[in-house]
Amino acid sequence: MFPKIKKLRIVPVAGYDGFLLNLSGGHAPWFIRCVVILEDDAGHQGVGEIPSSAGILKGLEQCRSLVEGSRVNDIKQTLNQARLLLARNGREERGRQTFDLRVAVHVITGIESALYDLYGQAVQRPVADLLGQYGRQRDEVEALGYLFLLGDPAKTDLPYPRPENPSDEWDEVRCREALTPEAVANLAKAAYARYGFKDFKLKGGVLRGEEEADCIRALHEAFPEARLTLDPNGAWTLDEAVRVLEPIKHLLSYAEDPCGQEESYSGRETMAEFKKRTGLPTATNMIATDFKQLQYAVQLNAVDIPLADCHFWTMQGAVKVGELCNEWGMTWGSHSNNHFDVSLAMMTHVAAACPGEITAIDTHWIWQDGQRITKEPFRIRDGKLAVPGTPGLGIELDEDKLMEAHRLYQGLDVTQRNDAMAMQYLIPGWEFDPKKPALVR
Ligand code: GKR
Ligand code: MG
Repeated sequence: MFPKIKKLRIVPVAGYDGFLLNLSGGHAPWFIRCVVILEDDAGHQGVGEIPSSAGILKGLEQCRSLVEGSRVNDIKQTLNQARLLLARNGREERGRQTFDLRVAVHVITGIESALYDLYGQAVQRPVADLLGQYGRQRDEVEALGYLFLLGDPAKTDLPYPRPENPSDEWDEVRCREALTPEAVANLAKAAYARYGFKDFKLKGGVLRGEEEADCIRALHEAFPEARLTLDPNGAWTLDEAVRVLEPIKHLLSYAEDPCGQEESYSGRETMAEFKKRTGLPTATNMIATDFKQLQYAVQLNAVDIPLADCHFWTMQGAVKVGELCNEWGMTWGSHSNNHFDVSLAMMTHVAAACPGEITAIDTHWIWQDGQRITKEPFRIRDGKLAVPGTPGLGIELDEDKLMEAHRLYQGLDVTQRNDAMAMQYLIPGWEFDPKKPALVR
């Protein structure tokens, strides 16, 4: 008999973040997540990490009575019941922010991860071995160096982390303003020195498109062999996207969400047109965020690389996208948002279970490195994450660190991400506009 779930713990947490700029504004000095912990009657603990919001906390609470008392091997049945229950809350939209505002899919993933962690421990298998049709496909997962333009923390009175006792260049540059091609190249050099990345992604949607193209030129000069991409989160019109990227297309491996919804055209339509006009492959975490959207994106030939982040596709859902990509001649990748080390483990196992050639996964971990809620976070070496062979997710929560992160959350007066607040220090009265780069006002 498999163990039963005794208790569901829902622990909202916060960690420190830098002044990272994007179309939604500037990151606050903290990021907010929710840790889902399941304890079974055999004394094991299963964990999941997802974004947090009042809606997500409420959704998890709604699922409590059907999770507690279920058996560790009833994963599909438990998740099906949770899906039905959450569907009663009504239809949800991703929204036009750079991050996904849905509730149900995140709640399901939090519970799913914790259940697979427990099930893996019960059957003595790593989670990667249990996912999808094929299980583990690789022992190492490539990650990309996710670079951001950075605001100057000194222009705010907010508690952004300072480089006290920096252990290397990365610890210093990640805390300073970076708004020029040279500063972006320095970020890449420092990140390379610590993590060994072979791919870099620059978050755009901040400066004028042409200035961001210059940052790509600087990255290419610093790393002529690296795969590069730029992601303005659909901030540009189709014409702008073509104008900005055509001159640098030989430097890019793919373009991520270069354009999006515009006038009476959907983002899938403008992206398809962009591909036709430039010949550049495209990636997205905005216009193919569920299977129905993916189907339309494929019909229109709008996307080559769906960035199937397990946090909003579920872990099994993200691997299913990977399987389809493999069958259909597309390339699987994973998007990310700021996260702790539990998510790092979840993304690693998911990527390990996707068949075929996949692209280096996004991770914000380099901005959080040094903080942790597990005893031993996975490490990025030579641009890669090793997939553990230990049962479950292969991580152990550090209860003291978890509580520290929970206390930081409790001390905040917000319950979810809001990038407008910090941005208003740079531009008074700043408001989000999905079609205007953050510093172009
Ligand atoms: O962390 O500021 C950020 C990013 O802009 C994030 O919100 C996006 O969801 O990483 C993301 C992306 O690839 O679009
Ligand atoms: Mg993106």
